[in-house]
Amino acid sequence: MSDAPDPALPSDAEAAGLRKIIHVDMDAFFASVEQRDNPELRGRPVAVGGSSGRGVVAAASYEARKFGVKSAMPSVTAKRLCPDLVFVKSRFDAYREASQQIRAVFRHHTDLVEPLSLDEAYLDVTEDRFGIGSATRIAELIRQEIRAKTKLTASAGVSYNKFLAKLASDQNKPDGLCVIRPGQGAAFVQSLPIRRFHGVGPKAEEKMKRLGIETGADLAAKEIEFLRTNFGSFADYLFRAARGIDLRPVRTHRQRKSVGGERTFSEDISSGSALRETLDRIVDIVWDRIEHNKARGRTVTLKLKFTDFQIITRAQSVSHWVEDKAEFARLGHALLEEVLPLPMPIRLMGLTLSKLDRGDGAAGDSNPDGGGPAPSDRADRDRKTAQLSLF
Ligand code: TTP
Ligand code: MG
Ligand code: MG
Repeated sequence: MSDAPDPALPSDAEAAGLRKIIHVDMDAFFASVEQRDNPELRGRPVAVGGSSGRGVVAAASYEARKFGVKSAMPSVTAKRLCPDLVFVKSRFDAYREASQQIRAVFRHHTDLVEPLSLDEAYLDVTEDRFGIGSATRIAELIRQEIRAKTKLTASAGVSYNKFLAKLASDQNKPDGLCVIRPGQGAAFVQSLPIRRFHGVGPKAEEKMKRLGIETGADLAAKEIEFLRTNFGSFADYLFRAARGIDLRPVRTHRQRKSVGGERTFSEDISSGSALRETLDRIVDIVWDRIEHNKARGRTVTLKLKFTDFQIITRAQSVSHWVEDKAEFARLGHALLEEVLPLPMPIRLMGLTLSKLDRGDGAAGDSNPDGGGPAPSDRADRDRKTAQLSLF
C-alpha cells in the first residue's frame, strides 16, 4: 500500500473531534432505584423484572451480578444461577423521575446533552460553562450532584470523543470514573474485545469473529475497503473507532424514524377488554416518548404477536400530523377494533408513530445502533479544540 492518506480518516486526524466529552451512566439503574426505595433490598441480589416462565431480567443489582445474573437474561436462568435472587416488579414512574433529575444535573453544566436512554447521556463540556477548568472535575461534580439529588450512584467516562467516553464510563463501574486523555485512545482500544465497541451487537460480533476480528487491534489491522465490503455504511465508523477516533458531534435531538413501544405479557391475553386496557397503557407510554422527542408523525402502526409467534401489523396514515394524544389513542383503537375478535391470544402488543417530522429539516440517523455515522458528520462537526492540558 502507498502512504496516501486514507479516505476514512480526517486529514487533520490529530485535531478532528477533539472535544471534551463526558458519558454518564447510572449503576444498575432500575435495581438501584428499587434498593433505594426499599431498604430491605439493600445488600441483596435483586433483579427487576417478572419472575414467571417468560420473564426476563431488566436490571440486576451488583450483588446479583456476582452470580452471573444480567440484563436480558431469562428469569428462570437467573433464578438457577442465584437461588436467593429477589425479583421486583418494574416501576417506570420512579425510573422516569430519577431520569429527569439526572438530566437536570446534566443541563446545569451544558445544553449539549444527548440522552441515549433513561439512565445515560453524552455531554459536550468543551465550552466549560462555569470555568471549572477540567472535564474530569466537571464529571466528578456531576457524579456528586446526581448522588445528592437522587441518592443513586453514576459512573462517568471522560474523553475527547463519544466513542471513547462511553467505553470509559463502563471501565470502573459501579460508582467509578475513567479518563482517556488525548493520545491514549488508540492504545486503549487495541486490547478491547470488539463486542465492547458501541454499535457492535451479537450479529456483528459473530460476523467479525468469522472474519478473524476479535479485538480492536484486529479491527485496526483491516483495510477500509475490506471493512466497507463486509460492513457497508458501518465501516467508516469502525475504521475510525479502531483508532480511537470518532467524529460524531453530541446531538441534542436524536433523529428517529419512529417512536413506539411494546409490551410482552406474562400471561397471554385475548379478551377485548383486556386488549383495550393494554392498548391504553401503551398509548400512555408511547405518547410520553413522542412528547419527549418532540416528534410529529402521520402513521400509527399496531403490532400484535400471537401465541404461535406470528406477527401481524395494521397501520393507518392520516394527512395531517397526529398532534394530540386523544387522536393517537383513537387511531390505535380503531386499528385494534379492526382485528377483533382475535383468532388466538396474543403475547405482545406494540404501537408506533412513524412518518416523522422533527421540524429541523435534518435527515438520517447517525447513531451506531442505526448502522454507524454518516461520513458527512465531518461537515457539521464542531471544530472547537479542547485544551489538552486541562482534561
Ligand atoms: P444499563 O445502563 O445498560 O444497565 P444498568 O444501569 O442496569 O447497569 P450498569 O451499571 O451496567 O449500567 O441499562 C439501564 C436500565 O435499562 C437498566 O437498569 C434496566 C433497563 N434495561 C432493560 O430493561 N433491558 C435491558 O436489556 C437492558 C440492557 C437495560
Ligand atoms: Mg446503567
Ligand atoms: Mg445505560
